[in-house]
Amino acid sequence: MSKILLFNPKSADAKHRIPNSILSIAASIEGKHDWVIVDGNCEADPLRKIESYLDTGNFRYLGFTVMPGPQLRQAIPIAKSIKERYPHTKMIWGGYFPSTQSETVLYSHYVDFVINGPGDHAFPALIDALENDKPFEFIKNLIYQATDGKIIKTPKEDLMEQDTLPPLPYDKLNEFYPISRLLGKTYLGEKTMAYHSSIGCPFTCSFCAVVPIFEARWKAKSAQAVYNDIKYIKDKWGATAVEFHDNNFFVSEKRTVEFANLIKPEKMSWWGMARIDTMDKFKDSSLAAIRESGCKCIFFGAESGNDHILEQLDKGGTQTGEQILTFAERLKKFDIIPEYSFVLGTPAPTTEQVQAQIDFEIDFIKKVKAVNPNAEIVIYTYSPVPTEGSELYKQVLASGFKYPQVLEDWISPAWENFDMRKNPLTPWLTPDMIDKIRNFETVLNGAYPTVTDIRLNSLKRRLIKAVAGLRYRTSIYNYPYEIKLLHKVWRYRQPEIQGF
Ligand code: B12
Ligand code: SF4
Repeated sequence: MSKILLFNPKSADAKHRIPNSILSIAASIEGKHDWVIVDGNCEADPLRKIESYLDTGNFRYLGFTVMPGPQLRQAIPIAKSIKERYPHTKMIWGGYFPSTQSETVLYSHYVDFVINGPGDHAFPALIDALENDKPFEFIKNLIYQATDGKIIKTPKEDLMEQDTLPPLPYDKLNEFYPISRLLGKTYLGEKTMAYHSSIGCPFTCSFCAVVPIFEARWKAKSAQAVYNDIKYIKDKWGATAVEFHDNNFFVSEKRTVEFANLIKPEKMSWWGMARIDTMDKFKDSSLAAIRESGCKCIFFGAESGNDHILEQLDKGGTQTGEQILTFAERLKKFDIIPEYSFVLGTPAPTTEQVQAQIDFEIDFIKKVKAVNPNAEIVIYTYSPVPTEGSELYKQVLASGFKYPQVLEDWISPAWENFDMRKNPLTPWLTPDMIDKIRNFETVLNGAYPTVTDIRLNSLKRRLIKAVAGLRYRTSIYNYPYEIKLLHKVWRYRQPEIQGF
């Protein structure tokens, strides 16, 4: 029986995490196939490491997990080089990037299969079919190129009941990479673990990559199952805090409160991502229970203070600019820091309107800071994702925007910036507009440095606040070189890029 190599390309320079995406694929084959894991975050030369396994002649299957951005920097050249040197291997990619850019990935000819969305069933089924020379065409969540060159997408599978999934093989991961080294120091705690407790999201925001993959579906592990896993890592490797990586952890008030009650005695801090309109419906007693259980800060996709844009973004119909402000104020009472992310630079019929929208958002962000100065602000520049059927995506295509058609182009500097949602190459944004967004962000990060940068001591905070404060108050954002210099010297970390 051939062995399987699972690869997690490097995603961040520091603070390496438990690689949940590739680990869940390992779980799907645990006990059925021999597997090894290579984590690009923990290897100085991952290609050599992979080759050392392949040179044994025992490996035929390679599974790569790939999200847009820096992971592509290792995934693309390594996949290409392996396929040239070991042409008999089968290369299978999964994760958000290949699921949304499957044609470009498969046309590279060094990736054989893409798993479209969850791989918990599809991956073992594909290995079984390939290993036993059986047809794979009936496996759900699969994308491949047929012999006539056509790209075939098989139907999507219903989401699995998450409590029925096999347990993550933490002990085996620990043999490859000590788990204690994957529990990083963050502002939440000395040893922060990453955990993923639910998949998908019930909403259909038109800018979000979760939508084309999960199509408004969401399934979660029970509070008890989540607690059991966390308790295991805490007892065995000393985790003190949890970062929930779910797209939308707080969908169910009942599950959230159950989890809060279970985790409270463990005295761990925790963090997760939520929607404002969902959580604004939570009872006061629930918000209090969440905070008392150790949740200090929650990330919310606020997106925009402009109700018209919220509609364009299909934010679900119930979130308004007014609610964003009142909710920021409400959370103050519970001592929960709202971490609001905004998406600036959405399309509009004229250049003046695009500019006016950006100016409106900048003023709105300042209003949020005025009602709750502790609110953390994250600014993204709108980068289109192919959400077929959404009005916003139709508008994007009509503007002439196109993704790279050749896989290697994704690692050109311009497209890397696109991935990081910093400079999106969209035709309706002028360089001046992008400068304005970035300069405002620099001034804002100077006037209100993020609490997540634990290296920034109080002296540095006071200094940068004094330097940036005047610009912030007078709305003069141009050429903020003095703040940029301090950010550079102190290596200010942006949570949206390096993790929260
Ligand atoms: C953790 C995380 C990170 C970490 C690093 C992750 C790591 N691997 O070490 C950090 C913080 C560094 C990060 C950064 C970024 N991220 Co990120 N990240 C996530 C997050 C929150 C969790 C990923 C995870 O562990 N999921 C848990 C597993 C179980 O789920 P999964 O990955 O979907 O895996 C399933 C399937 O996809 C599939 N699958 C996945 N891999 C594989 C591999 C094989 C072989 C197979 C068969 C199947 C398969 O099967 C799995 C089980 O069913 C996701 C959102 C999310 N909830 O998934 C965003 C997400 C993937 N990130 C995203 C983005 C855009 C980024 C950035 C590029 C940009 C940004 N500014 O946010 C940055 C920079 C990237 C970088 N530095 O590499 C987007 C991708 C959107 C898109 N357009 O495609 C997501 C979806 C967030 C979002 N909702 O926008 N990220
Ligand atoms: S609520 Fe968040 S995760 Fe869900 S579709 Fe909207 S942006 Fe995506």
